[in-house]
Amino acid sequence: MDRTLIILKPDSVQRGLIGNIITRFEQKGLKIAGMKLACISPAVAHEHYAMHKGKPFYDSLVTFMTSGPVVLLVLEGNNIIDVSRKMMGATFGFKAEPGTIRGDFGVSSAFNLIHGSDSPETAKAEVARFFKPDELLEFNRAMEPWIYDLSNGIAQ
Ligand code: IDP
Ligand code: MG
Repeated sequence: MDRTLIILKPDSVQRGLIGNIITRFEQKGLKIAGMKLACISPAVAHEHYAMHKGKPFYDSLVTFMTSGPVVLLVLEGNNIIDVSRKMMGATFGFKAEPGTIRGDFGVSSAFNLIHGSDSPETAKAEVARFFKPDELLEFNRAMEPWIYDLSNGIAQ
């Protein structure tokens, strides 16, 4: 199944929203393959947001992302990137639809609670940036046959 990297940014941790956000992913049926609390170093933050280098918000974004602990998650599921990005909502809370994580929990045009990979290629690189292979667990959940229709041997 597809995997994506999710970061619960420092504002999520400081505001006590970790459980609430992870609950949404669990309730959706998405599987957690990796999870840890960590501080992102400036070097890694620069690398993670390299595509935004030169933009006016780049330095403050790096400062934000290194301002406190984050929760790093690897989520697994069919179409996981589309599904998780939809659940996150538009980039900033003041624009994001109600019902989305950013739409329900934030209003800022800078602090936006969560990062999610935006393509299979970036997901692969981002998962590898934050997780060693042995930190990603393969296990079966008892509820799996009730999350996906597995009757044809594939998850539908
Ligand atoms: P995304 O997180 O929804 O994919 P991107 O456009 O890829 O949004 O931007 C990456 C991150 O950079 C955003 O999540 C946000 O933290 C930050 N960012 C983007 N645009 C701005 C801005 O105009 N002001 C401040 N921060 C920004
Ligand atoms: Mg992006």
